[in-house]
Amino acid sequence: MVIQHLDDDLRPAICIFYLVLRGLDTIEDDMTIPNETKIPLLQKFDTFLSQPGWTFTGSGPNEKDAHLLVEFNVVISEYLKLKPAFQTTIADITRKMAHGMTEFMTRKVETLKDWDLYCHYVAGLVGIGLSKIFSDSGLESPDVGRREELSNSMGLFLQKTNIIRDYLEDYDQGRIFWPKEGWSLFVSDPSKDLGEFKRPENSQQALNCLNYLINNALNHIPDVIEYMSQLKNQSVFNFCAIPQVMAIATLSACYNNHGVFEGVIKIRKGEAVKLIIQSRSMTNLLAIFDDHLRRMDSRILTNGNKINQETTSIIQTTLKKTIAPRYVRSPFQFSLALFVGLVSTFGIVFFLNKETLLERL
Ligand code: D61
Ligand code: MG
Repeated sequence: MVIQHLDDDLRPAICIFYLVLRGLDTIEDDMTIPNETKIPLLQKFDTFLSQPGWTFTGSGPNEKDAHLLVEFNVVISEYLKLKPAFQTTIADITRKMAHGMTEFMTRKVETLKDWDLYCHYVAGLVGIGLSKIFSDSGLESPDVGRREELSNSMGLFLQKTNIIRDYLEDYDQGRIFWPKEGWSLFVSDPSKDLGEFKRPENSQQALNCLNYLINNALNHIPDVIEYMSQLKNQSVFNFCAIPQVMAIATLSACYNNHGVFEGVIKIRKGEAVKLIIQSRSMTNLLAIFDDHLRRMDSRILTNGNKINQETTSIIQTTLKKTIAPRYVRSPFQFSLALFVGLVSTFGIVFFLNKETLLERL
């Protein structure tokens, strides 16, 4: 939906970028393909882009996007029509993502550093590639493409939100993306696994762990705000803002919510529509982040829990760093604005009067 609303110069490139990576991810996610087949397939994936006619029919029966690979020749022929700069970025990001994915086929997400690295491979790189495409199209400044740390954070915030929300779905399919360095702080026996959080007797520890990971994700918000404030083109702004507001709404819905361990927490359709309509300007975007952060903060009980206190402190820092200063004026700024306003009003009145006086004379 957000791709369809992009300006004409970007729509085909971003659409193909999406389909290529979705194809790659469909192979990564397919648990019916053994690693001996999967790893070489992933590692060669970027070379298929220069092989007109290449398709893949080996997906498992439950892969919802299998048809994308069955008709991948169509994606390739559209890819080859893109301008060279776009093709280079797409192939480059595809190759890096595929290598990152294979790295994590043979080892798990253990440390918090691993978590950032895995999310960099599967989502941060998307942010970096998108920003290059925006800049190369001329619709955004070259700086957007250059500031890779900010682009990376855009992806990390989205991917971490997905991983946090999808605890149950992933766990039940034998996938673990919650970093052990994080969750092991909350299980009494280190040989136990992430499945412990589903048991009713561990519900408080499960919530503490959930809140701990949400805190980690919230730390990306200052970069997200800085990235968004560089954007000039309205269609690019909406394209980037919509996933971000969905993510903050999802995190605030998940915060301290045991439902994460029982099913999938989804934001309601009406809420999603409201967010899409409201997120069209920087001022409104800031207001949405501000609103959700304050809502989360108000749900934290001051019961001395370390994780909760940390949330409060992250939220306060985030609000101070990025959000509050932009539209909450200090009393001094307010008096200054009042003073400047009054002086110019009197000045204009005086000037106009002088003009009419002169005319009369
Ligand atoms: C601005 C606007 C959109 C952005 C952005 C900045 C920065 C990053 C991203 C979008 C990517 C965020 C991905 C978050 C959702 N995660 C997934 O889909 C997981 O797969 C990751 C690898 C494939 C990435 C495919 C993708 C997604 C969005 C795009 C894009 C490519 C290209 C252009 C625009 C947007 C996840 O998939 C879950 C599933 O299959 O259900 C997984 O396997 O972990
Ligand atoms: Mg995947």
